[in-house]
Amino acid sequence: MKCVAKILIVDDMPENIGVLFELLSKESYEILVAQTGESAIEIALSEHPDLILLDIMMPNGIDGFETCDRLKHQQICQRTPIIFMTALSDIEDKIHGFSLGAVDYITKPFQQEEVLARIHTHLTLRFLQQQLEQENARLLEEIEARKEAELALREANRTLQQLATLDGLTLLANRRRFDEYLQQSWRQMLRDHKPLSLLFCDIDFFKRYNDDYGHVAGDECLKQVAIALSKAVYRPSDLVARYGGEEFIFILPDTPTVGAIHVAQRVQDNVAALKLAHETSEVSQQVTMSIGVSSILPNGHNSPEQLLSHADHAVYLAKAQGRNQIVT
Ligand code: GH3
Ligand code: MG
Ligand code: MG
Ligand code: MG
Repeated sequence: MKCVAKILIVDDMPENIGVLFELLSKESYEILVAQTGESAIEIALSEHPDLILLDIMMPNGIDGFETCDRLKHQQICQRTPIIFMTALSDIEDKIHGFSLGAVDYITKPFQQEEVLARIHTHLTLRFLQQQLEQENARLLEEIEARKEAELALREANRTLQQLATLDGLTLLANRRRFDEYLQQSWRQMLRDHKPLSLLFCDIDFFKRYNDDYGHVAGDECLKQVAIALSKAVYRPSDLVARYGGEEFIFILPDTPTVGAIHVAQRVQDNVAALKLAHETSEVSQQVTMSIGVSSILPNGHNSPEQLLSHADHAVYLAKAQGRNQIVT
Protein backbone atom coordinates (compact mmCIF):
# COMPACT_ATOMS: atom_id res chain seq x y z
CA MET A 1 0.00 0.00 0.00
CA LYS A 2 1.25 3.46 -0.90
CA CYS A 3 2.13 5.65 2.08
CA VAL A 4 0.38 8.85 0.94
CA ALA A 5 -2.67 8.68 -1.29
CA LYS A 6 -3.20 11.48 -3.80
CA ILE A 7 -6.72 12.90 -4.01
CA LEU A 8 -8.01 15.29 -6.67
CA ILE A 9 -10.81 17.63 -5.54
CA VAL A 10 -12.88 19.03 -8.41
CA ASP A 11 -15.36 21.81 -7.60
CA ASP A 12 -16.16 25.19 -9.12
CA MET A 13 -16.66 26.84 -5.69
CA PRO A 14 -13.47 27.77 -3.77
CA GLU A 15 -15.28 27.53 -0.41
CA ASN A 16 -16.28 23.89 -1.13
CA ILE A 17 -12.70 23.10 -2.07
CA GLY A 18 -11.57 24.79 1.14
CA VAL A 19 -13.79 22.62 3.34
CA LEU A 20 -12.68 19.39 1.71
CA PHE A 21 -9.05 20.53 1.68
CA GLU A 22 -9.11 21.12 5.39
CA LEU A 23 -10.87 17.82 6.09
CA LEU A 24 -8.47 15.76 3.98
CA SER A 25 -5.32 17.55 5.10
CA LYS A 26 -5.94 16.28 8.61
CA GLU A 27 -5.70 12.73 7.23
CA SER A 28 -2.40 13.64 5.61
CA TYR A 29 -3.53 12.92 2.07
CA GLU A 30 -1.73 14.66 -0.78
CA ILE A 31 -4.27 17.01 -2.34
CA LEU A 32 -4.72 18.34 -5.86
CA VAL A 33 -7.50 20.76 -6.84
CA ALA A 34 -9.30 21.76 -10.04
CA GLN A 35 -12.14 24.23 -10.58
CA THR A 36 -13.32 23.02 -13.98
CA GLY A 37 -13.91 19.64 -15.62
CA GLU A 38 -11.34 20.38 -18.32
CA SER A 39 -8.54 21.22 -15.88
CA ALA A 40 -9.53 18.16 -13.78
CA ILE A 41 -8.91 15.91 -16.79
CA GLU A 42 -5.58 17.58 -17.50
CA ILE A 43 -4.42 17.15 -13.90
CA ALA A 44 -5.70 13.58 -13.72
CA LEU A 45 -3.72 12.64 -16.84
CA SER A 46 -0.48 14.18 -15.62
CA GLU A 47 -0.65 13.53 -11.86
CA HIS A 48 -2.44 10.14 -11.68
CA PRO A 49 -4.46 10.75 -8.49
CA ASP A 50 -5.54 7.67 -6.52
CA LEU A 51 -9.09 9.00 -6.12
CA ILE A 52 -11.18 11.87 -7.50
CA LEU A 53 -13.91 13.81 -5.67
CA LEU A 54 -16.08 15.28 -8.40
CA ASP A 55 -18.68 18.03 -8.24
CA ILE A 56 -21.44 17.83 -10.87
CA MET A 57 -22.74 21.34 -11.43
CA MET A 58 -19.87 23.47 -12.71
CA PRO A 59 -21.05 26.41 -14.83
CA ASN A 60 -17.70 27.18 -16.47
CA GLY A 61 -17.30 24.35 -19.01
CA ILE A 62 -18.26 20.68 -18.95
CA ASP A 63 -20.19 19.36 -15.97
CA GLY A 64 -19.18 16.53 -13.62
CA PHE A 65 -21.05 13.84 -15.56
CA GLU A 66 -19.24 14.75 -18.77
CA THR A 67 -15.94 14.99 -16.88
CA CYS A 68 -16.47 11.52 -15.40
CA ASP A 69 -17.39 10.09 -18.79
CA ARG A 70 -14.27 11.52 -20.43
CA LEU A 71 -12.00 10.37 -17.58
CA LYS A 72 -13.35 6.81 -17.81
CA HIS A 73 -12.47 6.76 -21.50
CA GLN A 74 -8.80 7.46 -20.74
CA GLN A 75 -6.67 4.37 -20.26
CA ILE A 76 -4.81 5.68 -17.18
CA CYS A 77 -7.95 6.89 -15.39
CA GLN A 78 -10.11 3.90 -16.19
CA ARG A 79 -9.69 2.33 -12.77
CA THR A 80 -9.30 5.51 -10.70
CA PRO A 81 -12.20 5.62 -8.22
CA ILE A 82 -14.42 8.66 -8.79
CA ILE A 83 -16.82 9.83 -6.07
CA PHE A 84 -19.47 12.35 -7.02
CA MET A 85 -20.04 15.04 -4.38
CA THR A 86 -23.06 17.08 -5.31
CA ALA A 87 -26.17 18.92 -4.24
CA LEU A 88 -28.12 16.90 -6.86
CA SER A 89 -29.98 14.34 -4.81
CA ASP A 90 -32.48 12.92 -7.35
CA ILE A 91 -32.32 9.18 -7.77
CA GLU A 92 -32.01 9.63 -11.58
CA ASP A 93 -28.85 11.70 -11.10
CA LYS A 94 -27.40 9.07 -8.75
CA ILE A 95 -28.14 6.29 -11.19
CA HIS A 96 -26.68 8.30 -14.05
CA GLY A 97 -23.55 8.93 -11.99
CA PHE A 98 -23.03 5.24 -11.27
CA SER A 99 -23.76 4.34 -14.87
CA LEU A 100 -20.85 6.56 -15.93
CA GLY A 101 -18.48 4.47 -13.76
CA ALA A 102 -18.41 6.36 -10.45
CA VAL A 103 -17.81 4.18 -7.38
CA ASP A 104 -19.83 6.35 -5.02
CA TYR A 105 -22.23 9.29 -4.83
CA ILE A 106 -22.32 11.62 -1.83
CA THR A 107 -24.90 14.38 -1.53
CA LYS A 108 -24.22 17.79 -0.04
CA PRO A 109 -24.44 18.79 2.71
CA PHE A 110 -22.33 15.82 3.81
CA GLN A 111 -21.21 14.32 7.12
CA GLN A 112 -17.44 14.75 7.37
CA GLU A 113 -16.86 11.39 9.10
CA GLU A 114 -18.88 9.59 6.44
CA VAL A 115 -16.92 11.19 3.60
CA LEU A 116 -13.64 10.19 5.22
CA ALA A 117 -14.88 6.64 5.79
CA ARG A 118 -16.02 6.27 2.19
CA ILE A 119 -12.78 7.69 0.81
CA HIS A 120 -10.82 5.31 3.00
CA THR A 121 -12.88 2.34 1.83
CA HIS A 122 -12.50 3.15 -1.86
CA LEU A 123 -8.77 3.81 -1.55
CA THR A 124 -8.29 0.50 0.24
CA LEU A 125 -10.25 -1.34 -2.43
CA ARG A 126 -8.26 0.36 -5.16
CA PHE A 127 -4.92 -0.51 -3.56
CA LEU A 128 -5.94 -4.12 -3.10
CA GLN A 129 -7.01 -4.20 -6.74
CA GLN A 130 -3.63 -2.76 -7.77
CA GLN A 131 -1.82 -5.40 -5.77
CA LEU A 132 -3.85 -8.14 -7.44
CA GLU A 133 -3.16 -6.63 -10.86
CA GLN A 134 0.57 -6.57 -10.15
CA GLU A 135 0.53 -10.14 -8.88
CA ASN A 136 -1.41 -11.16 -11.97
CA ALA A 137 1.09 -9.50 -14.29
CA ARG A 138 3.95 -11.17 -12.42
CA LEU A 139 2.29 -14.59 -12.71
CA LEU A 140 1.66 -14.09 -16.42
CA GLU A 141 5.34 -13.22 -16.91
CA GLU A 142 6.33 -16.30 -14.95
CA ILE A 143 4.08 -18.50 -17.09
CA GLU A 144 5.59 -17.02 -20.26
CA ALA A 145 9.12 -17.61 -18.96
CA ARG A 146 8.25 -21.21 -18.09
CA LYS A 147 6.78 -21.81 -21.53
CA GLU A 148 9.98 -20.52 -23.12
CA ALA A 149 12.14 -22.67 -20.86
CA GLU A 150 10.02 -25.70 -21.71
CA LEU A 151 10.41 -25.06 -25.44
CA ALA A 152 14.18 -24.70 -25.08
CA LEU A 153 14.31 -27.92 -23.09
CA ARG A 154 12.30 -29.79 -25.70
CA GLU A 155 14.58 -28.45 -28.44
CA ALA A 156 17.66 -29.53 -26.48
CA ASN A 157 16.14 -32.97 -25.95
CA ARG A 158 15.46 -33.32 -29.65
CA THR A 159 19.06 -32.37 -30.44
CA LEU A 160 20.32 -34.86 -27.86
CA GLN A 161 18.13 -37.57 -29.31
CA GLN A 162 19.42 -36.82 -32.78
CA LEU A 163 23.01 -36.94 -31.53
CA ALA A 164 22.31 -40.28 -29.89
CA THR A 165 21.43 -41.75 -33.28
CA LEU A 166 24.54 -40.50 -35.10
CA ASP A 167 27.91 -42.11 -35.58
CA GLY A 168 30.54 -39.80 -34.11
CA LEU A 169 33.18 -40.27 -36.80
CA THR A 170 31.17 -40.26 -40.04
CA LEU A 171 27.97 -38.50 -38.87
CA LEU A 172 25.98 -41.22 -40.61
CA ALA A 173 23.21 -42.98 -38.70
CA ASN A 174 24.67 -45.29 -36.06
CA ARG A 175 23.94 -48.94 -35.35
CA ARG A 176 21.16 -48.10 -32.90
CA ARG A 177 19.37 -45.97 -35.47
CA PHE A 178 19.87 -48.76 -38.02
CA ASP A 179 18.21 -51.31 -35.73
CA GLU A 180 15.25 -49.00 -35.10
CA TYR A 181 14.80 -48.10 -38.73
CA LEU A 182 15.05 -51.71 -39.90
CA GLN A 183 12.16 -52.68 -37.59
CA GLN A 184 10.15 -49.63 -38.61
CA SER A 185 10.69 -50.20 -42.35
CA TRP A 186 9.90 -53.87 -41.97
CA ARG A 187 6.52 -53.11 -40.41
CA GLN A 188 5.77 -50.48 -43.06
CA MET A 189 6.64 -52.81 -45.99
CA LEU A 190 4.65 -55.61 -44.37
CA ARG A 191 1.58 -53.33 -44.32
CA ASP A 192 2.21 -51.98 -47.84
CA HIS A 193 3.16 -55.38 -49.39
CA LYS A 194 6.31 -53.78 -50.79
CA PRO A 195 9.88 -55.20 -51.00
CA LEU A 196 12.60 -54.13 -48.59
CA SER A 197 16.29 -54.25 -49.57
CA LEU A 198 19.59 -54.04 -47.71
CA LEU A 199 23.12 -53.34 -48.97
CA PHE A 200 25.92 -54.55 -46.74
CA CYS A 201 29.14 -52.73 -47.76
CA ASP A 202 32.59 -53.66 -46.45
CA ILE A 203 35.88 -51.96 -47.35
CA ASP A 204 38.39 -54.37 -48.87
CA PHE A 205 41.66 -55.00 -47.02
CA PHE A 206 41.05 -52.14 -44.64
CA LYS A 207 43.26 -53.61 -41.97
CA ARG A 208 46.19 -53.25 -44.36
CA TYR A 209 45.13 -49.68 -45.12
CA ASN A 210 45.47 -48.84 -41.44
CA ASP A 211 48.75 -50.68 -41.21
CA ASP A 212 50.15 -48.84 -44.24
CA TYR A 213 48.82 -45.32 -43.75
CA GLY A 214 48.07 -45.16 -40.05
CA HIS A 215 44.89 -45.01 -38.02
CA VAL A 216 44.33 -41.28 -38.56
CA ALA A 217 44.42 -41.73 -42.36
CA GLY A 218 42.15 -44.75 -41.85
CA ASP A 219 39.61 -42.55 -40.07
CA GLU A 220 39.84 -39.94 -42.81
CA CYS A 221 39.24 -42.66 -45.41
CA LEU A 222 36.11 -43.81 -43.51
CA LYS A 223 34.77 -40.24 -43.50
CA GLN A 224 35.28 -39.82 -47.23
CA VAL A 225 33.73 -43.20 -47.98
CA ALA A 226 30.76 -42.22 -45.80
CA ILE A 227 30.19 -39.07 -47.86
CA ALA A 228 30.44 -41.05 -51.09
CA LEU A 229 27.88 -43.53 -49.75
CA SER A 230 25.41 -40.81 -48.73
CA LYS A 231 25.52 -39.49 -52.29
CA ALA A 232 24.41 -42.86 -53.66
CA VAL A 233 20.78 -42.50 -52.46
CA TYR A 234 18.14 -39.87 -53.12
CA ARG A 235 14.93 -41.02 -51.46
CA PRO A 236 14.17 -39.55 -48.03
CA SER A 237 13.14 -43.05 -46.94
CA ASP A 238 16.60 -44.54 -47.69
CA LEU A 239 18.96 -44.81 -44.72
CA VAL A 240 22.77 -45.18 -44.74
CA ALA A 241 24.29 -46.28 -41.45
CA ARG A 242 27.72 -47.18 -40.15
CA TYR A 243 27.20 -50.75 -39.04
CA GLY A 244 30.61 -51.28 -37.47
CA GLY A 245 34.32 -50.45 -38.10
CA GLU A 246 34.61 -50.39 -41.91
CA GLU A 247 31.15 -51.77 -42.56
CA PHE A 248 28.24 -49.71 -43.82
CA ILE A 249 24.66 -50.69 -44.45
CA PHE A 250 21.80 -49.29 -46.51
CA ILE A 251 18.10 -49.75 -45.79
CA LEU A 252 16.10 -49.26 -48.97
CA PRO A 253 12.34 -49.45 -48.40
CA ASP A 254 10.03 -50.11 -51.35
CA THR A 255 13.02 -51.28 -53.43
CA PRO A 256 13.29 -54.63 -55.28
CA THR A 257 16.58 -56.40 -56.06
CA VAL A 258 17.19 -54.55 -59.35
CA GLY A 259 16.81 -51.20 -57.69
CA ALA A 260 19.12 -52.24 -54.87
CA ILE A 261 21.76 -53.39 -57.39
CA HIS A 262 21.57 -49.97 -59.06
CA VAL A 263 22.30 -48.29 -55.74
CA ALA A 264 25.16 -50.75 -55.11
CA GLN A 265 26.68 -49.84 -58.47
CA ARG A 266 26.45 -46.14 -57.62
CA VAL A 267 28.17 -46.90 -54.31
CA GLN A 268 31.06 -48.59 -56.11
CA ASP A 269 31.28 -45.77 -58.66
CA ASN A 270 31.26 -43.08 -55.97
CA VAL A 271 33.97 -44.88 -53.95
CA ALA A 272 36.07 -45.41 -57.10
CA ALA A 273 35.71 -41.68 -57.88
CA LEU A 274 37.40 -40.90 -54.56
CA LYS A 275 40.59 -42.45 -56.01
CA LEU A 276 41.94 -43.19 -52.54
CA ALA A 277 45.34 -44.87 -52.90
CA HIS A 278 45.62 -48.33 -51.30
CA GLU A 279 48.96 -49.76 -52.43
CA THR A 280 48.71 -53.14 -50.69
CA SER A 281 45.14 -53.96 -51.75
CA GLU A 282 45.15 -57.13 -53.80
CA VAL A 283 42.18 -55.90 -55.84
CA SER A 284 43.44 -52.63 -57.30
CA GLN A 285 45.73 -49.99 -55.91
CA GLN A 286 42.75 -48.02 -54.65
CA VAL A 287 40.13 -48.31 -51.91
CA THR A 288 37.28 -50.58 -53.02
CA MET A 289 34.22 -52.19 -51.45
CA SER A 290 32.52 -55.54 -51.47
CA ILE A 291 28.74 -55.29 -51.37
CA GLY A 292 26.12 -57.85 -50.41
CA VAL A 293 22.58 -57.20 -51.62
CA SER A 294 19.45 -58.79 -50.17
CA SER A 295 15.79 -58.12 -50.85
CA ILE A 296 12.67 -59.56 -49.32
CA LEU A 297 8.90 -59.15 -49.42
CA PRO A 298 8.03 -59.09 -45.72
CA ASN A 299 5.27 -61.50 -44.69
CA GLY A 300 4.27 -63.40 -41.57
CA HIS A 301 6.85 -66.15 -42.13
CA ASN A 302 10.11 -64.23 -42.71
CA SER A 303 11.96 -61.71 -40.53
CA PRO A 304 14.35 -58.73 -40.63
CA GLU A 305 17.02 -60.99 -39.17
CA GLN A 306 16.78 -63.25 -42.23
CA LEU A 307 17.17 -60.24 -44.51
CA LEU A 308 20.24 -59.11 -42.58
CA SER A 309 21.85 -62.53 -42.47
CA HIS A 310 21.32 -62.93 -46.22
CA ALA A 311 23.09 -59.62 -46.87
CA ASP A 312 25.91 -60.67 -44.55
CA HIS A 313 26.28 -63.95 -46.38
CA ALA A 314 26.31 -62.15 -49.74
CA VAL A 315 29.26 -59.98 -48.59
CA TYR A 316 31.05 -63.09 -47.47
CA LEU A 317 30.61 -64.53 -50.96
CA ALA A 318 31.78 -61.26 -52.54
CA LYS A 319 34.96 -61.46 -50.46
CA ALA A 320 35.47 -65.13 -51.30
CA GLN A 321 34.98 -64.49 -55.03
CA GLY A 322 37.74 -61.85 -55.14
CA ARG A 323 36.28 -58.67 -53.50
CA ASN A 324 35.37 -55.33 -55.17
CA GLN A 325 32.10 -56.77 -56.40
CA ILE A 326 28.36 -56.86 -55.83
CA VAL A 327 26.74 -60.18 -54.88
CA THR A 328 23.04 -60.82 -54.43
P1 GH3 B 1 38.39 -57.69 -45.88
O1 GH3 B 1 38.75 -57.21 -47.21
O2 GH3 B 1 38.25 -59.13 -45.76
O3 GH3 B 1 37.15 -56.95 -45.37
O4 GH3 B 1 39.60 -57.27 -44.91
P2 GH3 B 1 39.62 -56.11 -43.86
O5 GH3 B 1 41.01 -55.89 -43.44
O6 GH3 B 1 38.92 -54.92 -44.35
O7 GH3 B 1 38.72 -56.72 -42.71
P3 GH3 B 1 38.94 -56.96 -41.20
O8 GH3 B 1 37.60 -57.22 -40.63
O9 GH3 B 1 40.01 -58.03 -41.01
O10 GH3 B 1 39.51 -55.64 -40.63
C1 GH3 B 1 38.75 -54.48 -40.51
C2 GH3 B 1 39.69 -53.40 -40.07
O11 GH3 B 1 39.07 -52.13 -40.12
C3 GH3 B 1 40.15 -53.55 -38.65
C4 GH3 B 1 40.58 -52.18 -38.28
O12 GH3 B 1 41.95 -52.02 -38.55
C5 GH3 B 1 39.82 -51.30 -39.25
N1 GH3 B 1 38.90 -50.43 -38.55
C6 GH3 B 1 37.73 -50.77 -37.98
N2 GH3 B 1 37.17 -49.69 -37.42
C7 GH3 B 1 37.99 -48.64 -37.64
C8 GH3 B 1 37.97 -47.25 -37.33
O13 GH3 B 1 37.06 -46.73 -36.70
N3 GH3 B 1 39.00 -46.48 -37.74
C9 GH3 B 1 40.02 -47.02 -38.44
N4 GH3 B 1 41.02 -46.22 -38.83
N5 GH3 B 1 40.09 -48.31 -38.73
C10 GH3 B 1 39.09 -49.12 -38.37
MG1 MG C 1 -20.76 23.18 -8.33
MG1 MG D 1 34.62 -56.09 -42.01
MG1 MG E 1 36.81 -55.15 -44.65
